[in-house]
Amino acid sequence: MAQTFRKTFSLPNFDVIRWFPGHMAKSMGQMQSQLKNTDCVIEIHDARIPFSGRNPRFSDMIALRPHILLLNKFDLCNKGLKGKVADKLHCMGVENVLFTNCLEFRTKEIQTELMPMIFNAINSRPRYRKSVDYNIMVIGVPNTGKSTFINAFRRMHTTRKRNVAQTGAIAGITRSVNNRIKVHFNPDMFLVDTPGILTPYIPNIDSGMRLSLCGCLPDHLVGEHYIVDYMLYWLNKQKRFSYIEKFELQEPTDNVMSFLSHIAKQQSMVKKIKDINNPQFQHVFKPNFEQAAQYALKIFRKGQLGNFTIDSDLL
Ligand SMILES: Nc1nc2c(ncn2[C@@H]2O[C@H](COP(=O)(O)OP(=O)(O)OP(=O)(O)O)[C@@H](O)[C@H]2O)c(=O)[nH]1
Ligand SMILES: [Mg+2]
Repeated sequence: MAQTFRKTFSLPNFDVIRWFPGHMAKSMGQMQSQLKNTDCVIEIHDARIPFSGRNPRFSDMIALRPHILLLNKFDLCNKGLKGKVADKLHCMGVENVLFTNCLEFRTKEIQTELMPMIFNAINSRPRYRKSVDYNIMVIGVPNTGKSTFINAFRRMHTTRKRNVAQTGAIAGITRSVNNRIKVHFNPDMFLVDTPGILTPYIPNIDSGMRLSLCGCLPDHLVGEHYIVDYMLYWLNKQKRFSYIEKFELQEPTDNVMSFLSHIAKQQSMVKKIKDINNPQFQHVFKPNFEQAAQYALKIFRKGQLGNFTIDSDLL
């Protein structure tokens, strides 16, 4: 393993990690205009990247209303760093932080800790809305589990078990600001689901690639092999070599194409293409790098290489 790895990561084109489609700009405006009817803002971010990729454009909303940061997908991050992450966020001025796993059927954070946190946050400031019910807006970047959280909260606090907010494993499932959903009776509480919104200007490559690695941008826009390349770069830099055993490699590698070609061979991922160099255009079989990259990302995102806090170097 006496191998040297890259010290920095580069991309041929920084623009690939920029995603700001029309529905994001439109929804941002709708969310800002709904703020007057909002008692509290719950921001959901991925616990694997607690410091990277939070949208700075939310800062107005967060400053104007009581704010809670839910670091979701806690099941996938390094749980041992929970205290340090929370301390650093407190130092950065984020007062209310909760770690959640919305896929668990019952989780004590959502079941018992969140409601008091919401009311503490609301009661710590003057409340201008005099209504007896409470409106809470759920915001965040794409694919962090906003809609899953709304379904889980409703399931845990009402007798209604059916999912009402549409969820999915790819970024950009919720496309518009939705009608409020009743999630609690007495006091009556409503959650508003919103689309994931990214900043139009990703500040640096690491931040953008970490968002991509966590699935907050569509893979095909960034390019699956760039994301796997970043995955390899990060794993090697952190000396996390579990991928060697998982993918049955001989040694660590810093070369994404040889890594993908190994996976394609191992998993028999081939594609049939016409050989333009052949006069009869006969078909030839080539390794399917795209499929291999999707497979590698799936393994990483399921936590099968380990539970990582990708931002651990920022602590
Ligand atoms: N491992 C894990 N997966 C989760 C958790 N919460 C949500 N997910 C998964 O994350 C994916 C995205 O969930 P959504 O609820 O659709 O995310 P969203 O933030 O509403 O996404 P957009 O609507 O695209 O902005 C889904 O595949 C969920 O099953 C969690 O706590 N742990
Ligand atoms: Mg959603």
